Amino acid sequence: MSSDLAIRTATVSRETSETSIKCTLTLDVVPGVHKQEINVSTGIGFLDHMFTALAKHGQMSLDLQCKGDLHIDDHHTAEDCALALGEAFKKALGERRGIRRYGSAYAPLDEALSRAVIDISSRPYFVSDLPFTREKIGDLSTEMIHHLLESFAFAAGVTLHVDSIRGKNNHHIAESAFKALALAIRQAIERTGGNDVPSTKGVLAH
Ligand SMILES: [Mn+2]
Repeated sequence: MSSDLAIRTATVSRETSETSIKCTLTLDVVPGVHKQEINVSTGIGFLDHMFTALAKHGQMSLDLQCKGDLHIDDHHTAEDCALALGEAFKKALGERRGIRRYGSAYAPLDEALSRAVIDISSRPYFVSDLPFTREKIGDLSTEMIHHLLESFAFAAGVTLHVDSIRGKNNHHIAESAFKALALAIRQAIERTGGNDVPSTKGVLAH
């Protein structure tokens, strides 16, 4: 990417009776123009770890701060952070001009291998096959991993498939899934150098 292109960035604030969130996402890390910075604090350690991995390997900057109702459980915090991240992603992409649109990637982590396929389509859809065998990883319920990825996909307006190809350790399965997603996103949002909307419909931002 040439450095004369505008850095794609967006900030989203999200306030409900359940969570209070501020999320700034920057899609482009450009040497000498925008240095990668990641600061994630959701109150759920493993969720911080996953969002940090997503930003790191997606070559994005992310500042995500959440104060949620963790005295109830992890549900609202995990879901709403993913919604805020998805909204910021959508806002930062804008009209979706001049991007590759499709991205697919595999990422291993020791014995675990995951695949993510994304279409920045404005057709929100989410499918996953992540066969966790534990109830929780740290303080994050494993059922929330499907739910939060789905929330991200719908808020971002993307079609997303995230599947575990194999894996035994639940931490490894989750982390390889987020890393695969990061790599797929990086590919899909890459600028082509053109200015066209990559759709036969001529429009992608709905
Ligand atoms: Mn929910």
